[in-house]
Amino acid sequence: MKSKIFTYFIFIKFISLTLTPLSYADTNSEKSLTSYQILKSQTINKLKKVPLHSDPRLIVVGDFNNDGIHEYLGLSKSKKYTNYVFGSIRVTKKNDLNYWNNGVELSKDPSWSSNFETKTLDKNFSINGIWDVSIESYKGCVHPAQIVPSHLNKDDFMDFVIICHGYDAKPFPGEHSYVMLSTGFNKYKIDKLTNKIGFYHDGATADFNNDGILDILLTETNAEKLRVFINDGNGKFSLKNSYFSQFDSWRAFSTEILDVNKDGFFDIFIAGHEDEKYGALPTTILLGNKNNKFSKSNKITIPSVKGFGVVLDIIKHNNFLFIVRTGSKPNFYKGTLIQQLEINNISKYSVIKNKKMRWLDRIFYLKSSNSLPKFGSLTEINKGIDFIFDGKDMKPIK
Ligand SMILES: [Ca+2]
Ligand SMILES: [Ca+2]
Ligand SMILES: [Ca+2]
Ligand SMILES: [Ca+2]
Repeated sequence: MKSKIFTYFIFIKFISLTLTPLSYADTNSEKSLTSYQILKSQTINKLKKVPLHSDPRLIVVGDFNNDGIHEYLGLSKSKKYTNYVFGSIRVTKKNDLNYWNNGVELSKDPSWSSNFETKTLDKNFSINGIWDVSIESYKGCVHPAQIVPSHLNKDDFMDFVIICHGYDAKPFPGEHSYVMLSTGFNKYKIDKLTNKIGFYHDGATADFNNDGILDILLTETNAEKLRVFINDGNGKFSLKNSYFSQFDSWRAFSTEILDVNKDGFFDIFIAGHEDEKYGALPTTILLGNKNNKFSKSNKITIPSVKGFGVVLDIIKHNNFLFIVRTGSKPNFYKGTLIQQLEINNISKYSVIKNKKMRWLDRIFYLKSSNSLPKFGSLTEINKGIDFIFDGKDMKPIK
């Protein structure tokens, strides 16, 4: 009798184990890598002498089609849009509402949409040719904010989330964000991800509903919401509001999803402008749990850094976090500061900064010539603040 009960117990245990969805910690095969794991947890070569048409925020590199050669995927904004909205005209037309409203109408023309740059890279990570790729039904995104690589459908080719905030001037009308899903070797199809236009500024992937398929998180900055789109794995995405309290608001520009406190549940880094009069957001890590429900009552707040309150990115190494910041008022978007914190002692931090450089868009874990880990930018334009980490301190590379 005893052994029968025992067998029964084993059987029940077996059933419950097989029915338990894979946790974030268990899903470590190549195809279930999250966007953070793809972009930040493996070392990457810095691009050499690349003529930049795409914004450094809008470049991703990897062997996306599994042919052993690295590809470069970038998005560049159209000349028409750039000339209309940026440069000195931003100052001279500052109070001309008609000008800006007229721009919203003009931006609906397909000639204002951004363009893909698809290249191949040689062994030295210099561009050596065109990545011949067919992209079906690209419905112009005027101002893309980020490209996020992840496996979102069931084949072995990389897919991408294209996050767009749209026309970047008053009245900030917003636009759709998209998914670019592989349909075969070097073939992609682009579809709308979002069901309404918004000022979507960043995104990341993780498995929110624990079904083993990566889902998508977007920051919708002006609506002050975090949006989760559940992925059915066959190209359908549905907005689900249950992962965050709908009473909470976050004016987040930047996000990453990673397991900061190593409990096996993913956490959400959200950041924006720390010291603005309206809509200031302390840099926050929302801590996860087994249901991936997030709330303001379970979080880590990163200490702010005066004068560098615009927070752009994060990377983690062992027990250390490195937070990428640029200038806030009165030196908006001037220079870069990296803030180093130890996860178990978050109130203390150290910094390195370079006031002269263009701000660092995204921080990567770079290939290093010695055994010490190296972090910094993917492109030369941001080379001013790459650093080696000796296990205790950041050592800037001159
Ligand atoms: Ca390739
Ligand atoms: Ca795919
Ligand atoms: Ca999922
Ligand atoms: Ca965690």
